[in-house]
Amino acid sequence: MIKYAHVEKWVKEMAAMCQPDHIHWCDGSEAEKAELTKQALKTGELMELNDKKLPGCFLHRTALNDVARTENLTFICTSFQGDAGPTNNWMNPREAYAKAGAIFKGAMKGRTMYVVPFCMGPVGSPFSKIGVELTDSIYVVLNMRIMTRVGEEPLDALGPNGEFTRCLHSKADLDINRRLILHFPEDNTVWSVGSGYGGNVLLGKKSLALRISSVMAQREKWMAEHMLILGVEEPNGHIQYIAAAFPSACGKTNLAMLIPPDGLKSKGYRIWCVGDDIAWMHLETDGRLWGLNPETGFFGVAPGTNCKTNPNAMATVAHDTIFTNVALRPDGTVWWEGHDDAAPKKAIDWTGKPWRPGLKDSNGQPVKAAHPNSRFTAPFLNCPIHSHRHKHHRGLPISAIVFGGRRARLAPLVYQAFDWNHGVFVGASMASERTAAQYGKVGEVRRDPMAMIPFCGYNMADYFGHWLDMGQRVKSPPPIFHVNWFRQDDDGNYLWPGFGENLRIIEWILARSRGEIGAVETPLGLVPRLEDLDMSGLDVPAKAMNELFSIDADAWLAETEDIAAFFDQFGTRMPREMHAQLAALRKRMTAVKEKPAAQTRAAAKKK
Ligand code: GTP
Ligand code: SPV
Ligand code: MN
Repeated sequence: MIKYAHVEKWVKEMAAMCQPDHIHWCDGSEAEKAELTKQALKTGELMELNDKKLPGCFLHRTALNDVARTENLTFICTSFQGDAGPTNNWMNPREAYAKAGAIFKGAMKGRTMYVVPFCMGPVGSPFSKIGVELTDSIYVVLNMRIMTRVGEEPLDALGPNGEFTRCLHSKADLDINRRLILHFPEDNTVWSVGSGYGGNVLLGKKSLALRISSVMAQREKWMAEHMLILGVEEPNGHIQYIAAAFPSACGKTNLAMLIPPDGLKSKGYRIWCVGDDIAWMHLETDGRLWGLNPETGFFGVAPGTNCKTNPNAMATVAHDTIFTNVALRPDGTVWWEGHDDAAPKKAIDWTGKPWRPGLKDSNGQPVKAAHPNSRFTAPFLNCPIHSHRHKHHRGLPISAIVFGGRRARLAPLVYQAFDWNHGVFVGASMASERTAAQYGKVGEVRRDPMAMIPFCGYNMADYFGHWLDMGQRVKSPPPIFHVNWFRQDDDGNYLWPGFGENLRIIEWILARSRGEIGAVETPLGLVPRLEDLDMSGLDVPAKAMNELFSIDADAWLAETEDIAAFFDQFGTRMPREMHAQLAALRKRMTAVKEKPAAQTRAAAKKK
């Protein structure tokens, strides 16, 4: 293996601090995978599964206190606090290195330090980024091999002076009081210590591809986003691509692997999955935005995944998959809440304890067999509808950008922003109910602009400014939409069936992006004329459809107060355009309140 001096020098420095017994440079070979797997089985980091039913699959259990991203322990470490902004935890770099350094000191004693060279994006693409992760976790190495391009190829591509992201990780003692996930965008460095959970430790993903890359993207005029990319092919072979940002555990993987519902099957669409979590978008010479998925795998949510909701995901995880924190059945297969199979009569839960249906904890609460944020790590190529164009060096042209979140009330099923700047406001004012993907109160509505609140590596006021600026630079910016698959009735039932049926909304979005159909203007944005939605084979009661598209002006005016408070945190750094957009929304909502007739769809003017 080529060991470039500048990489080796850094590895030696980090090893001097962490004091591993051995250092192993990963070449990415199959033989290496077999050897590492063997060792992980010996230490208990991985558990065997039924090799006939789940070939090449393994189970991993994290520590009980280490099951989701810890946003309160995640920091952006810049010289000036203002560069991290009010929505990020900030630490002075000198203090951060010292604090984490004390935990890293000797943390790898008795362990091996694995040197994992990796590339985010196709090796050789002008947009790809090379990183090297040092870790004492075999689980991390095996996951990185699925999620990124690992080994000699990225190291060769780096060259003797190549710039790379320095990623250091140690499980240390997994003590939550000694856990830190630190980002140093000024040094192109990430230090993560005290955790073994995916998003905290697979440093190519949220740390490099979003937090560090978002800073580079602002500087270099491109976009690093928490977005899926999905292709919709018509029978004539024409494919349009959509990029969509939903907060963690709000449906990106599901939309990215969508299967057309029965009622639309006759239209002959083919759906292509390009990515389910991260999109890097650049300006192309045709004046459009093109997006690529820098990852090579899925780190997806297990609960709720079944052959009805997401058959492609079930096929994807049928082999060569690492399951984390799911339940183990007596036959050596895995199970989770919302699986196709009924709950097993007995199983081992995600904590390693015996489990049976109906089990209650000491507070009388039902005990879950799988953790709500249990996940699968599966290779991209396992997905039956993976796009062959995933490896294109310049990505794929994006026809529409979609924002979305979980809102039991308020946000309609779909609306289109009036123009790019309004779309940036729609993204910036997004909010969603918190899920189990991060620590915090599940269900609480929190503002999550562009689904990037946990992942933007710099001041979000500057980030909104960057979005506005990109709209000026792109000759034909894609139209921007907002969707909400999660609206509920008063009894808490979802009003929209979701999953594959979401293609009906995607169809409308694409027709709008081609300029083929009209829309109804509301104070919020442009909504479909009901006759433009193809509802063949789907029976959603008229009352539910009305509710799905209803806009409550009073509730929206209350929402604008919350948006204003959120915007105000950024002070004068906030682009004025964002305040102007908010004022315009207030004015439109106030106007419909004063003239209620204008609120009805029939009275709304067609555009
Ligand atoms: P991260 O990997 O955390 O970034 O999440 P993600 O956005 O990829 O979320 P994912 O697609 O895994 O969805 C998470 C949860 O939302 C699962 O429990 C799904 O069953 C549920 N879900 C996804 N799409 C829909 C939908 O259209 N309707 C409803 N009701 N639930 C959905
Ligand atoms: C998310 O939480 O948005 C994820 C999972 O995609 S993790 O990689 O853990 O961040
Ligand atoms: Mn994510």
